[in-house]
Amino acid sequence: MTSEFGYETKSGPTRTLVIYPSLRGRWRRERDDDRGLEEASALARAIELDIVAEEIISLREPKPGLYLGSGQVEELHNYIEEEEIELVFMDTTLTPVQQRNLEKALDAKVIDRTGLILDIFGARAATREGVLQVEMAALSYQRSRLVKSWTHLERQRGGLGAVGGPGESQLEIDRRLIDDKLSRLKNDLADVVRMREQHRGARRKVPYPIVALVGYTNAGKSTLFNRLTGAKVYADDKVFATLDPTMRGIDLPSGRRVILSDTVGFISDLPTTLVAAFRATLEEVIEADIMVHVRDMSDPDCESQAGDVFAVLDELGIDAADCSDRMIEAHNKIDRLDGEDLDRINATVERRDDAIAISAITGKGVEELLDLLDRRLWQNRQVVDLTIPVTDGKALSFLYRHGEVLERQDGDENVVVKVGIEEIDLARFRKMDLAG
Ligand SMILES: Nc1nc2c(ncn2[C@@H]2O[C@H](COP(=O)(O)OP(=O)(O)OP(=O)(O)O)[C@@H](O)[C@H]2O)c(=O)[nH]1
Ligand SMILES: [Mg+2]
Repeated sequence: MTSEFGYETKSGPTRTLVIYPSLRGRWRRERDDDRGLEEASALARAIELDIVAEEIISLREPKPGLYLGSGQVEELHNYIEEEEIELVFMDTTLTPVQQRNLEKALDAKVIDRTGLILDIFGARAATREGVLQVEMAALSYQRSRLVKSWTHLERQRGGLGAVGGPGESQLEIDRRLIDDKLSRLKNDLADVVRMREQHRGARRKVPYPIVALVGYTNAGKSTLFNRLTGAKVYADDKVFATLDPTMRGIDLPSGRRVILSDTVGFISDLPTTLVAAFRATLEEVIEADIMVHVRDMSDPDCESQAGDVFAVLDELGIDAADCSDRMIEAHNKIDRLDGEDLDRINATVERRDDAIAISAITGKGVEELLDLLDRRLWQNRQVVDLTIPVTDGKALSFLYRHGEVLERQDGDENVVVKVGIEEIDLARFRKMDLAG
């Protein structure tokens, strides 16, 4: 098997060393080191790398050349030789120069956080859209790695005119090849997205509100999705178990129907290129009427994970402060908690009207969650006057189905109705109206 980044597995899974750099001062990361290392290993396990060892390496600041100190590199090199390590995963962002220097100095393939996440996504992508998105993200990443300091790429190839124009450097050729491929991918993706849009358009005509599950990877979104829909979406104790979005209709206790969507999990330092590539897929989230933020309350990193989720939402153009009216929190995995921890969570959700404590595994709290969705989605009934062309039977039937028609005057061209209708249905109606 050859991965996106070309490291090969000769016999069985790649022997891997996981390194979590622990930095000081302004470089310090939010997570404590042990948790950071744990997550790093979870990432490595997500593509079934064979983790031979995992290590926290302390340093004051990243060194421009090798990232690590020269003493540390030497020590690592010995270890790598002894243990026949094939791959070193450095859970940080390496510059192309650092990556190349480290590979030379350690005599092993080196991959950084973005590289590994791209690899995981590459291995997971199942739909054509997913595959294209990951390919695009990986290529953009590679393009950003093509820098001048890769002297072997800089050799002038001009003169003979075999490849590229006269004087065009290898670097320029590589860039151009990648750009060509990128624009081809972009077109392919646009085709796929257009097809999906048509499906989505069809879905919009069945005007049910969309409820999107969002949250950190491994928080339990798919498990909750399965519980609520009776579906059998792949859920696993693996980061990024879900890559492709899944949608299903469910009925809330009020009998009203919503569409629930399960999506890719978020993670800290999710590469921007990847967020951009997945933007189309995440459209369901961006346009959702309500987001349910699923949180793993049994994870000590829960708070910083929530921060990471908001950071990714922000990149998608969703402002946390703006969207509080369409966001509720499912404090998940409470079956794993007891004593003070459980008391604290119960007290929190008691105080807040936008949070429910649940266990997606045992089902505890799930009914309350559905009730809250009901309340949230249908709480703002308004009475409005609407003028509808008599020819627009679809609009009228929508109003009869979703609202309460209080008065009606039939004219030659228009019907004027006074309707009691929920704000959310009204918004939906107006959207439909615009769409024709
Ligand atoms: N104890 C316990 N485990 C849970 C609960 N909900 C989910 N899990 C477990 O947590 C792991 C991750 O669950 P998933 O549903 O795959 O998480 P996800 O948020 O969909 O993860 P990604 O798709 O990777 O983003 C699985 O092993 C689940 O069995 C819960 O309420 N209690
Ligand atoms: Mg999932």
